[in-house]
Amino acid sequence: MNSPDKLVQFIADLDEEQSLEAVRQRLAQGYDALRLLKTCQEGVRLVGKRYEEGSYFIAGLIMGGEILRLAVEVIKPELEKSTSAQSPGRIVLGTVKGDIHDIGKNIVSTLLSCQGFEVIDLGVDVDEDVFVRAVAEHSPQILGLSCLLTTAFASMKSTIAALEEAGLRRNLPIIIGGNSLDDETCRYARADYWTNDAMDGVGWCQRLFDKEQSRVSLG
Ligand code: B12
Repeated sequence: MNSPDKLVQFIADLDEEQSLEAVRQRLAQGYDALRLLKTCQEGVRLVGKRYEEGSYFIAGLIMGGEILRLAVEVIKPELEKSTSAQSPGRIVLGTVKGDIHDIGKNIVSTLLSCQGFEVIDLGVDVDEDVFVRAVAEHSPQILGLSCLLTTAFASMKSTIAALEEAGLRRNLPIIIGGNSLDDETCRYARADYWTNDAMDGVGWCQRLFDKEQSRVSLG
């Protein structure tokens, strides 16, 4: 049997076959799907670290991303088993301009859908005007921006500024997500909440929506 550390190692070493086999084995053994996702995320974090240290090149990042994408495909049906029937609300989601990372965003999208949210996913490298048009068209209860690159932080800020300018920011809670975010980035971008954990983000959306619902029903 593989220990959780082995799976992290397989991913960090870019061993696709062993990584996916370990994921399948663990699911068959009844491992919690969310915990398994986090383990995979830890592996890909090490890929990023090795890239940063110069022992991997861009091909390593591509391979790491691909292994994670395939692992998510294997885990997804398990996550979807807990799908909730009701539709608590609508969320517009996208990766901001200049950034094409989408694995984390796609995980969030899957988890939100599993909780019954209607997700309008605008994809990657999304221009601020596209966010503005989508918010105007769909009137979501929440907007989610994904951003992994520090060089794209400015895009989060300008997207939120464009929404303010269009008069669409009021009553629109905005959550930003990505591995390199912190309180300071959240303040800089003028977002309401930040996270680097998909489940934490989903929890925030649910709490927010519950509050909104009780406010509406109280009149
Ligand atoms: C895979 C990968 C790639 C793949 C992306 C494939 C894809 N389809 O996404 C490819 C090869 C394309 C790539 C390209 C580049 N990458 Co890259 N990449 C990574 C890597 C290894 C993993 C990212 C990932 O998928 N993580 C796993 C997911 C699950 O985690 P996550 O994205 O953080 O998402 C979780 C949470 O943050 C949260 N979340 C995310 N979004 C949202 C949104 C909302 C609303 C909510 C609620 C939550 C939420 O939920 C997720 C699940 O918990 C990271 C390393 C790292 N440590 O992150 C580098 C990394 C992000 N990349 C990096 C760089 C530099 C690049 C390039 C510039 C390299 C280059 N020279 O070309 C390009 C940029 C291209 C561009 N314009 O975007 C740097 C960024 C440094 C920085 N701070 O700016 C990193 C950190 C690597 C490093 N250590 O140097 N990359």
